[in-house]
Amino acid sequence: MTVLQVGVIGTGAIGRTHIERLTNHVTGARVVAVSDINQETAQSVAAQYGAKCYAQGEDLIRDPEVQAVVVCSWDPTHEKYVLAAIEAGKFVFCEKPLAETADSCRNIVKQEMESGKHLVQVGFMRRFDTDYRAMKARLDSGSMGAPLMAHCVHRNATSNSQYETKVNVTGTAIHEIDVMRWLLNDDIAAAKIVQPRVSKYVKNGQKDPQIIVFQTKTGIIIDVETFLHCQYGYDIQCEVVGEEGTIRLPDPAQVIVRQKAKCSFDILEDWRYRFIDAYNIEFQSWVNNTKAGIVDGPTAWDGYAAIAVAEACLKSRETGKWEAVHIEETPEFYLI
Ligand code: NAD
Ligand code: ISE
Repeated sequence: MTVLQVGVIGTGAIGRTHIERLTNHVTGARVVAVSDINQETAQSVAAQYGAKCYAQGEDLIRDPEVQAVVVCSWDPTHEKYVLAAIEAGKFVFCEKPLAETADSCRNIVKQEMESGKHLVQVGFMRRFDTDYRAMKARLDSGSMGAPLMAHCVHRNATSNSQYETKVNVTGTAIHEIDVMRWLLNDDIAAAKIVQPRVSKYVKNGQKDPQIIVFQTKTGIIIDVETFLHCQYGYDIQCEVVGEEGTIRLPDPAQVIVRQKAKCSFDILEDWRYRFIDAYNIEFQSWVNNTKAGIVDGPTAWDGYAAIAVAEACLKSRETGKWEAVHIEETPEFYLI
């Protein structure tokens, strides 16, 4: 297979950027078909890239010319498209979250295991970010001693006015949940949400900001601030405190300006710019691995584990207490 023929479902914000990256920044792939319930957008994207346009995602998945599928539609639609791709025996890259509930994710896991082949990768792109990777290499080397605590910040300048309170967890902290499991080689065992006062910029009843606290199986405590109306830009921070030192993400490389008695650098406006390199590396790796017939990125099991943690957070919001995370024993199939 010289060129991987890809079909993309969802031609909204991230779907369009992934189509552009598969076309112009990733080698060895071509977008041959797109689909969206918004046919106007889908048709204009299809015309721009010389791809076929389908009204139904299932028809795109069935198209014999489509060798692999990318799912970038709204969260509640991920499950059905991933299941259809597994049924068709096709590799599928699904944007986060894999599905909306742990039960739905477990069903995907079950179907994938029954198919006997790894087919699913979840879009947790931070695992491909150079700075997170440098942090992981240092932590894995043991030179920091055992990790004891981690402090994470996930801020967006403003957020979609349709967002509900749960999005701080399921659409936002889900990235920290995954990256912390990967960075610390540990599973999250319990979660608690602590609610500060709500920002005056929130107009729709969403509880924002939120502080989420996790305890891992080995006893590491992680705090995550999610703040989707911080006004000033997109800001991702992460620091791990070990027994013999601390390690943190740098601010994205920017020139530093000293002027008028001030020293400053720009802050990025939104997520599209912050993780551009990570998305490119993620997709190049997905294309190469798909052509080699393997999955070597966040799996369906990782998608399930992240949502299981998110469910404990949502339960804690109701009870006000620490809630245990219920994750089953990792099946041998996923011990890769
Ligand atoms: P968006 O609203 O801009 O685009 C989603 C598109 O999906 C829309 O065009 C919509 O019409 C289409 N759609 C909805 N239901 C559909 C269906 N049944 N079949 C086909 N198309 C359908 O949203 P977005 O910001 O592009 O987010 C899309 C997904 O990507 C979400 O699940 C989101 O969580 C995820 N996302 C991930 C990242 C990341 O950093 N990894 C960033 C942004 C979004
Ligand atoms: C968006 O959906 C993403 O997944 C981005 O990576 C995240 O940082 C942003 O806050 C979300 O809105």
